[in-house]
Amino acid sequence: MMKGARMAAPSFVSTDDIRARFSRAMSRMYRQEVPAYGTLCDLVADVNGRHLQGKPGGQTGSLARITEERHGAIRLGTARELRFMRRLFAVMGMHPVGYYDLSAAGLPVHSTAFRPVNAAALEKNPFRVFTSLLRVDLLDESLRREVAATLDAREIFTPAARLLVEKAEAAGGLSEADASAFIREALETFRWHDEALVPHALYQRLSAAHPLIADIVSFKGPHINHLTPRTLDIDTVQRLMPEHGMAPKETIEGPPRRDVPILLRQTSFKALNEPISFAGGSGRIDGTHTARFGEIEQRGAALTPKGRALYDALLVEARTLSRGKPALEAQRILAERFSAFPDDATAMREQGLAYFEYVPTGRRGRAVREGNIPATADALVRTGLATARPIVYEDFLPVSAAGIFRSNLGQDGNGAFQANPNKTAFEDALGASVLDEFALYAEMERASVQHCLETLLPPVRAA
Ligand code: OOG
Ligand code: NI
Repeated sequence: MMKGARMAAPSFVSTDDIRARFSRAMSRMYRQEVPAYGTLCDLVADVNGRHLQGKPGGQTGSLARITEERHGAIRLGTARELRFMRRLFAVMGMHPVGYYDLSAAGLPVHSTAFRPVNAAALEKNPFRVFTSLLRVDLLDESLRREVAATLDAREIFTPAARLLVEKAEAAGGLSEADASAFIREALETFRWHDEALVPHALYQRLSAAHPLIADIVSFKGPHINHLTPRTLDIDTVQRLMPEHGMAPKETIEGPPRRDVPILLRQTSFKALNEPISFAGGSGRIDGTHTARFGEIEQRGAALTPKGRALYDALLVEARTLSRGKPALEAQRILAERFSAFPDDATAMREQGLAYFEYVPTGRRGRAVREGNIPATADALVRTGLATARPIVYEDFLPVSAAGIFRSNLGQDGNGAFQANPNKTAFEDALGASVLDEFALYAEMERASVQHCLETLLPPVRAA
């Protein structure tokens, strides 16, 4: 009897593998669509390689992870699109973390980041997608009606992608053949389309309200608008971009250069002017659209709420002081303000400013042999039983994100959309709550301490 065969658990491709393969497929597609992205990836790989020469690893995560690492961004139009996007990303082990209010920067969107959430999945492949939703509530009545009519009629997922998401949810995973089909079908949603869904006149009205609205509403799908490789030395890449034919934005977003990097520093090259054709026109190219660009990021330590509050306060001070000043002067002010943020891993740990991963040194020491295991993470380090290294920040920064949006839309924010966060509405649209980034880092830290303590416990003797 074929009992074994009937009972055998179906063999599913892991969500980590699907994510890694999807991220690679997306990168291949974007290299073809935006060749400058490929140039940027090559430059980053080169700078990272040189940066790592003669340096011990550990501080920044493994090199294998960094080379594969990237994030992307999309902008969605409706709750229906966002809700299904959540289910699609879940098939790849990516879940919504954090709420970002971009209305504070005058942009009519709010956002979350879909990303893997536990240490093992992050190490496997940390692919993230910054995902924004249009705030139709911030548009005026007549535009809102036109936007709704266009968006309600569009379907951004292929029928096969929809079926495969449902299949993965019902069965608890995807077979090899289904996973390959899923990656192929899911990718279609992120592809660039040069035929607009809307006629020229509507495109212009949308653009006049805000270029971001035109980008979200006018096309068949939420084209990936940038992909971002991770660099270990953002200042060098920024400096080398012009000689590789890319025009970087003037300043790097985020904290200044430091010995111990914190959070996230980002810069981008300006968006392309791409030919498009409008609905109801001749079918030939009769316009241009500016949306897609390239970005690089350098990641540092994840900060605790205390560290983050200090970061936010110093950033506000620096921005206030440097308003209207040239870029170089603004950089100097930023560095000067941030001298108040300890640039030393031990000080950051002792003052509770950042999250740390504790790693056993393998030593046991006399106290342990006598059965006295230190009770706190700090004591583990002081007694030489563990070393501490900063946990990498996996999320985004709203002020920086606004700077990236702005530099690529060629327009500032609009006062009409000002400071109007609505996390509840976002979560209603998403059909789920967003996870709390601080809780995730705190749990990673706690688990690492627990692991250290377990390695120090006396071995259980066999009876
Ligand atoms: C997203 C901009 C935000 C980042 O890295 O902060 C972002 C967008 O332009 O859609 O990707
Ligand atoms: Ni980005």
